[in-house]
Order: sequence, then C-alpha cells, then structure tokens
Amino acid sequence: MNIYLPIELPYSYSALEPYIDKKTMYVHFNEHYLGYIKKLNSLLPARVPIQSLIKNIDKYSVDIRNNAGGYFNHSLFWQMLTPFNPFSSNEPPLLVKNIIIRDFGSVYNFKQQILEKAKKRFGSGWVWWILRPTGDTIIIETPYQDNPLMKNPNIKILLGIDVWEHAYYLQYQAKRETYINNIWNVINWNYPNRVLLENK
Ligand code: MN3
Repeated sequence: MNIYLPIELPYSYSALEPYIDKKTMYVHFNEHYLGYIKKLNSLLPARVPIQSLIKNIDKYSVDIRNNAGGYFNHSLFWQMLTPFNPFSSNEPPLLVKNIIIRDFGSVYNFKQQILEKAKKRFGSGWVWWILRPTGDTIIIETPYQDNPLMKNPNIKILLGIDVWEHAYYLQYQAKRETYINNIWNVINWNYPNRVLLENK
C-alpha cells in the first residue's frame, strides 16, 4: 500500500497536562494530524519518502506542500514533547545547554528569542531551532506548515513549536505567549540532544 502513516503518540493525550490539555491533544492529533495524512494520501499518487518529499517540495502543488508539511511537522512535534513530570524542572541536558549558551548567551535568552519569534509569526506557523551546516544554531519561523528543510535541505531540526491556534486555542484562547512560556515544562530535550550528538 502506498500510504503515509501516522506515528504513534509516544504518551497519552493527558500526559502533558496541565500545560497542554487532553482535549487539545486529542483534537490536534486525531483531527488535524490525521487530517493532513488523509489528505496527503489522497493527493499523492505514488509514495515518495516523506523526507525527500519535504526536501523537494517546490516540485509539488500547494495542497501537497501544506499536507506533507502538516504530516512531517507534527510527526516531529509529538516526539519533541514529553509527559509533564512535577518532580523535574525539565532543564536541558549539558550538551544542549552548552550549545544554547554558546549561541544565545543563556537558556533564558534562548527561550525569549523563541517567544519573540512566536509572537512575531502573524497567523499560523511554526518556530524552529535549527542546526546549520556551519555548525551554529539559530531560531527561525515558518508560515503555515512549511518546514525549514523545504528551503534548506542541509540543516538539522533541533526543536519545532507549533504556533497554529489549533495547538493552544481551546486551553489558552488568544494567549499564545502563555502557551509558549508553559510549553518548556513538557519539551523533550532528549530530541535536540540526540540530533546534536549525531552531528558532533
Ligand atoms: Mn498543529
């Protein structure tokens, strides 16, 4: 079967509470994420590995771009979150922390820069922390379901934060800033840690 498949959510819908509530996660996964996948499967006649599809997206229609991006971005995003642990302050591991301090001065500045990009993104999109081929890391934002790999296939994704209203509106309404400040409690630092280790 030539179809794109969802990843399994690596935790329960309620695991990110109180920072991302169960209903938001349920709707986000089942309606938005599965919706992109269903649409992508109906649009693309033959299976192209999702990574190559993303890296060559300019050859495809806007519809394929949006739904392939929606599929790819969320498949990453679910893995970049981790169940809330009330006994942990969820600090980045040493390697991640050192890179953040090298490139942003402090973890506080890093989070502020992510927040500023998230606030600046008018309408729907994503904020990303990426590793460039030059070895340094930067924060960028993309519109809609675009992914940084669409423009530069040589970067590595360290983190991505969904700033579409559907990611937070049920719980936070228009308070995107509160959503971003709270998400640090459930960010899976092992994700960028693994990417940084692989690209040392
Ligand atoms: Mn989303």
